[in-house]
Amino acid sequence: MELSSLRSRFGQEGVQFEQLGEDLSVVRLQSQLGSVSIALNGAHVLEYSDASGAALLWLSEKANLENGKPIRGGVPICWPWFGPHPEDSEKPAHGFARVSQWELIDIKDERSDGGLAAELRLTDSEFSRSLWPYPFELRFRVSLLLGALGFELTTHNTGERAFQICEALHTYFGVRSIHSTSVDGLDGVPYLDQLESMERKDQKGTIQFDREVDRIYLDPPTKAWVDGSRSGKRIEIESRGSQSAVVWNPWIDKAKRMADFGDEEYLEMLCYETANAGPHVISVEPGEQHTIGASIRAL
Ligand code: TA6
Repeated sequence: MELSSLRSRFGQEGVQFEQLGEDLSVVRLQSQLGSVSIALNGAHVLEYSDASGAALLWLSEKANLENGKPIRGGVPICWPWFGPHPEDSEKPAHGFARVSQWELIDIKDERSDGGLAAELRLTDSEFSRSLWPYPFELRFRVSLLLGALGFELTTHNTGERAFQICEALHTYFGVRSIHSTSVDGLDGVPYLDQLESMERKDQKGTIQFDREVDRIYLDPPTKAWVDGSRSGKRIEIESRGSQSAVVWNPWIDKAKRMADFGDEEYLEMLCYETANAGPHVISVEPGEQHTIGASIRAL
């Protein structure tokens, strides 16, 4: 939808539309609770600042800001598979939701407490059916909440056959330095090490970083915390509808191999992903729905 149509249909106080990069349409919500920008490409949350002005998310300076391409940073939506396609490596990594053009369908003005939310939708198309043969409707709601940003991704099975999905809200957090960053809340939780043939290990204490880390934590507690954020505040992530958490930092070599990632940028980011990945496959029956959600806040 053209910017002019978006403005005429949804424009109101605290809701702006802009174009970024080549052709990215972005909706920006602003209230006394903070601000959030969402690209219609992938329903991709690009940035979020809370009421204190703390900017929680990280976006690569080399990110592709083009329709049809994944955006490096913010909150990519991985759906309906996580990582490389299990059978066909030609298919887009992390599924097609993050490289599809979503439709903005509603702006919820809960302004009594400054709340403002955007609801976006993606339904099956010739493109999606060429990759994954099921009818579906995806709804993604992004909410400016009191002290937090909330995400909810709901999968509706609109077809006649059950289907299975994996998914992740692949959130990139900005940190001052990865060398002084840690993730707390996963002590004792088992994980699959994606760098060592999915070997199962147990987390001991906080997660610290001195090499590439790429782990799928199994049945973690609903809350985890990142210490070392750019704002200096502790970041709390609360997840729901999720049985996995993915923690990732590419470190030096992988950072160099990614064209849309600066060689030194591994120093300033960390992914903590609310997910259903690895062994956690979600089956959705015809007519049924499934929701995964998260909220992030600077304490
Ligand atoms: O979430 C961790 C991970 O699966 C890593 O293995 C790495 O591939 C990362 O996602 C980024 O994937 P992308 O396709 O966005 O480059």
